[in-house]
Amino acid sequence: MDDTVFPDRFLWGSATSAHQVEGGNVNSDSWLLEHVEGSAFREASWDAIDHYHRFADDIALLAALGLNAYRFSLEWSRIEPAEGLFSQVAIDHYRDVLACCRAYGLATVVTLHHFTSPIWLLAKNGWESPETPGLFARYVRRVMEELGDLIDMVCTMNEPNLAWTLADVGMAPREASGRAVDPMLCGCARALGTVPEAIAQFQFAATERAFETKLAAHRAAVAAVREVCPDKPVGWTIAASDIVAAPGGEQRAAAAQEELCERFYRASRGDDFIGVQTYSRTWYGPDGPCDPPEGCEMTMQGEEFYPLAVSESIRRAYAVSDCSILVTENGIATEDDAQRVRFYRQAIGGVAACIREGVPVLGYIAWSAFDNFEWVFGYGPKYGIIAVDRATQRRLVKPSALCLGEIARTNGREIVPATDDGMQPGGEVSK
Ligand code: IFM
Repeated sequence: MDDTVFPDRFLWGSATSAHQVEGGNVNSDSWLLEHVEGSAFREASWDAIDHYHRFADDIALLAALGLNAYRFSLEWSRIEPAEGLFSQVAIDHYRDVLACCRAYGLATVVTLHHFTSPIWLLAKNGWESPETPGLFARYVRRVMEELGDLIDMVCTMNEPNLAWTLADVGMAPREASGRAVDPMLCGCARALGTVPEAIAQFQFAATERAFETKLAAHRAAVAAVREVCPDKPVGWTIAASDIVAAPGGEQRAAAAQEELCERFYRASRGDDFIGVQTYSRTWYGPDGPCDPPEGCEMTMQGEEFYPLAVSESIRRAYAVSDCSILVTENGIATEDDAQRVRFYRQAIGGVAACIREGVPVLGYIAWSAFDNFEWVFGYGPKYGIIAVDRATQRRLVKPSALCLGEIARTNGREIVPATDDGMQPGGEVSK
């Protein structure tokens, strides 16, 4: 096919988040969780991939591939390391990062909160405190005043809904009282001189109060962004699971779809876009998440290899929210980069099909630019299109990075939209 279905100025990018790549993020609550007695983290983040010091070379590399956008996050705990104390040095650092993106022609998609919060916020009841929306909005306002001129799109927060996905697999208690039996949260409470019930960390707080707090914080942040920089598109990014029912699991799947995704999509109405982040589809039986059908191709994170999950999520998020869609994360954990190339080609074929159906998709951002710190799983899972030897911090471009760069340079001209019948030939780059 000659013509591309992708609109002009479609964003083709890759993403990181501060804590996963910067290194030395000592004022963040994740750093604390990584080091407390009882920690669930397989290893600590330590130097990560030293993106904090190497950002200029990293950004140059991403631009050289042919990508035109970079999504990254600002670290609240660096910018406001103590309550009310803003670090001009940290703000200036992020100004340099943004200016570097501009110099290389990369659009900047900036996440203001990607899982980590300052330790001082966690010590005062974190994402269940009625004070948090106001404190978050104060930080957002300051950032937009200082950096807004260099930011192209704003994501207020990343995956506010993840905690409920974790709750479904027993990794996050649904009631604050459940924290009293979680060794890591108990260790954290001891370190902070408080009770485990009060440890409402962003990723692990799956209570109704946490839902309300995140929602209020998002709304307050959107208002702050619009007041300071009225022309900047703003939204949040959702872990958009493609939930499917195994036999007998229809009711449970519908309930999960509502709790994990749809109430967040509804809450996005009125935003400028919604960030869709999908990796696979999740099967639900009568008792909750269950294994995919036997014989499925799997990823190294134990998920089904199912690239068209992203297009399913796009359709659903759009239908419920009526917002433009930005794919802010999509990718696969694998040591086999040929599998990743296959994944991207098919997934992007699915995105093309959505655009052809009339869904306003603004861009496609792959997760991740680099192999990095995958939270409790440490450095094991490989999501990157660029590998990193952490002993030398040398970067190594994988074929998947070249493939995405080529797709970006040609604005997806050779991408074949996936077909409606569930087949996945779409996305193969025709030779
Ligand atoms: O690494 C994470 C990212 O921080 C949030 N979305 C999912 C990714 C892969 O698990």
